[in-house]
Amino acid sequence: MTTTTTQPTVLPQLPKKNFLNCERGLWSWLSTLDHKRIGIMYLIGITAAFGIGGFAALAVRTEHFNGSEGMMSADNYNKMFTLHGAAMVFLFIIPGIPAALGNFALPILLGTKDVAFPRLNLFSFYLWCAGAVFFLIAIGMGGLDTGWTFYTPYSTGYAQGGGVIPATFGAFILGFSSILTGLNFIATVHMLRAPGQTWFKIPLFVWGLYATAVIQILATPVLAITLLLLIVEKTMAVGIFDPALGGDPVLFQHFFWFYSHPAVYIMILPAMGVVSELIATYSHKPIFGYKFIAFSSLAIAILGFLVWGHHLFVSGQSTVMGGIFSFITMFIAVPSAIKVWNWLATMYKGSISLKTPMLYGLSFIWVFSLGGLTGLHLATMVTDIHLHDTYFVVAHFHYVMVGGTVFAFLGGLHHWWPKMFGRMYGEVSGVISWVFIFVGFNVTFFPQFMMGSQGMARRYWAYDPEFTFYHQVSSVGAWMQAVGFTLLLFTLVRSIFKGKPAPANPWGGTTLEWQTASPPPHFNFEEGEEPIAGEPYNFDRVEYDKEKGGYYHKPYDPNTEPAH
Ligand code: CU1
Repeated sequence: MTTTTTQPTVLPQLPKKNFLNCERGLWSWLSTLDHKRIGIMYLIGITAAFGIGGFAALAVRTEHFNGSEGMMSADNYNKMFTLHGAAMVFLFIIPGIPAALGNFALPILLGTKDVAFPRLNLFSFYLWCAGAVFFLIAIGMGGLDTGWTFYTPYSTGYAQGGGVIPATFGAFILGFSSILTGLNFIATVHMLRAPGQTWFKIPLFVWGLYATAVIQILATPVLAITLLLLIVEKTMAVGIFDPALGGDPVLFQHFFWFYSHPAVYIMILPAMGVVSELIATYSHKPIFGYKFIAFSSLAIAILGFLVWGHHLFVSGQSTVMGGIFSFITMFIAVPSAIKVWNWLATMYKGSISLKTPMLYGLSFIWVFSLGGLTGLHLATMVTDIHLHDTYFVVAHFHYVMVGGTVFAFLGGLHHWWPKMFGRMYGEVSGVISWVFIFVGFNVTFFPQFMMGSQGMARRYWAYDPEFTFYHQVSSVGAWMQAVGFTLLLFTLVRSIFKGKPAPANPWGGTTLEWQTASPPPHFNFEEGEEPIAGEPYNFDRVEYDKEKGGYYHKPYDPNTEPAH
């Protein structure tokens, strides 16, 4: 048995040539094939979309602070919540983690130079941009008030504003961006893993992205065709969904949710992957139940296709069908709970450091659990009839989406930020912005569970005076979040110019991205230093050097760490 040597490649350094400065000028970015640069371009794009969606949310909440004496008309209110939902879901949450963080991290986590099809990757980004442009055109044409789900017969007949066709066409194009990214990731994971990286040695974030890609490829085409059918019906008066033309509006709901429930897992699975990385890294402990976490991702991806009817309990669907959908929906709680228990077991007796990314990781567990548990009330037919289309649904949805996806996204963003830009963000202001966002989030949405269960219907411009208090608390929470997100943006952007240089491995991580410089060179690893992968979460290989204040990473040694 040979002993390994420690390689002191880990102290603060800014390598002269890295992917940020190896080529200069705007064109070198717009035409880049580098997955890291494409990831950062997505990051800029989705941040802008988040800004638009967030502004609309603030407008909605501010309107509700004043009750029925609000500042905007009922029509504008409807357009505002539609803009909020559509921008957040289609432009931010769905592409958020896979396209921005996944693009940046996936090839490095696999120890490879790039994704399998770099040109296709750039093309996917421009498809995203084209989809976003159509959303902007929709706003320019007077917006739309259908809600982000484009429900018929509303969207086929009575909708206000001329934006229905451009917005659905935008979502159609965005679907292709998502499908192609999924294809690219699947090919990359199959073909380009580092030497030694067998399937059960890939990091759990990659498993999350892989399971997501399966859904992206199988479910997204259904949405694309549905939206195309809607456009065909609206432009050529062919009866598909509109009863006046002989169509069936409930058919739209079946088609829409056959995609959009699995899409909930397009949003959640990558988030769960990020959280697995965060919990292991900041507990400095191997992840508990690796295979259970990996397989539960696949189980969720498959089961997610069989539950769409839980959105149609009150549509006249038969009780037997409802019962089956209800049962399968509750069954998905099993693989989700497996993950939560494994994360808790990972933290047990770990050496936990409460850095900003870990705070977001822990927030995810708390908020996602609340979102999941309140999902049981909606999955149960009798209680759903009472809660259907109330603020309870709004609160549940936001606990799952914001609490789930957005908190994991923010955790991953802080986690990989030093790797992206080679700079450390200010930890103190990072934590302060987390406090505002986490507290603000709960203040915004917890009262919505209460008013929803008391009968406050969603998507209404006005409300009865008895709900005033809940609405006002909720609006104050929204403003707190706005403060938090503004500070977060300031913290991260400032670090690019004023942050301390980041070491290769600032957090003591064990996966391959921490074994290359921050920021990495153009092809991720210096020539001749391409890694051989061992166990992804072996913390014995990472040592903290007190004197130099940095982590050292021992390279993989097949003699001390045999393959499976
Ligand atoms: Cu669903």
